[in-house]
Amino acid sequence: MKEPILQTLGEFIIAHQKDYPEASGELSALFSAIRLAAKIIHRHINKAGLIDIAGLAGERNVQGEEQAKLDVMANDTFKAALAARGVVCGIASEEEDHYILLDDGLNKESKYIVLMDPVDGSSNIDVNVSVGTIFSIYRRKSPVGTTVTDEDFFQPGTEQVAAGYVIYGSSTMLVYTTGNGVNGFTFDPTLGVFYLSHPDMRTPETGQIYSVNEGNYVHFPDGVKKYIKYCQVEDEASNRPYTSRYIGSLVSDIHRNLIYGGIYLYPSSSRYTNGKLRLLYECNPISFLVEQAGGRAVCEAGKRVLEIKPTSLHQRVPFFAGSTAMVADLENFLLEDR
Ligand code: P6P
Repeated sequence: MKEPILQTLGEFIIAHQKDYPEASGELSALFSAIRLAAKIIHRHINKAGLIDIAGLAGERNVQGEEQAKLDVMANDTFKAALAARGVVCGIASEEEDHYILLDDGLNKESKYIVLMDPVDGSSNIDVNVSVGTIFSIYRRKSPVGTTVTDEDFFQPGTEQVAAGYVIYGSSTMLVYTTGNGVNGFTFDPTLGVFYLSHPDMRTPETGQIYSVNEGNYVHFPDGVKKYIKYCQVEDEASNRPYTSRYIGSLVSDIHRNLIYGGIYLYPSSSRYTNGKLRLLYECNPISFLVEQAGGRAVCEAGKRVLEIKPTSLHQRVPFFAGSTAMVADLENFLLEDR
């Protein structure tokens, strides 16, 4: 069978550079840095059992969470790849207490900032469960050539120029949007190339998968409890009971639900009064992707995640995202609960 010649990520970026008329190629160079870092992290993850990147690094991040060795390696890899291209003037990371200023040479003249979770759910690699990188790109607000400020990083998600994730799973994929739909690229490690494998990804209007850590059920708000029970009740007309799928790796749960249809829930609880997931480098980029694929992402009934005005770098928000009809059903239960 004649193998189709698939478009590479690099070719795709260049072909779509015209989507950004004001882009001077900086955004393409930025994606090239992300692509390189993803390949390096793919290589480490695929050998996790054989090289010393599993387990804990012996440090805690600003969240007080123990850093895995993979967290530290991935954070350093992304910072180095982004800083080397002179296309980013600031970086925020789950693994960094404060955002990093890149004000040397070309970087200071760049108009983009990057926010990222270098490896989300990194402890999963100790047990060979897939993990992911999440990234979010904004145009700076403060004048080019000056040092970046809070104003640059505390922009609502609606201002994102681009967002994406890399899922290191049975295959490694890079999925991203620049506001013109969502496209997925699968990595061929034998050639070291990402190929367009999932053009124009669209999430089904509804689905039968709900993803939540039901171990926290007793701590959830009543509206969430009622929705979970709704998912579990027999109703042939609406294909219930739904299927519960939750692997504790946000990118993996979101990726599956994006393709099959479904809803991911990380509510507030007595343990996480504002939810567990971070707004700037987890919820905003994922929400941009989900909405661009035709889905919905809210932090409470009627409030899009992307419209939240950030107030701190590592702030957490309740997070509900996925198929529009399923998120709407949840919102109705949350409204009853008000
Ligand atoms: P819990 C991983 O730590 C993460 O940030 C997401 O990847 C994942 O969906 C969630 O937290 C899992 O949290 O409390 O259910 O273990």
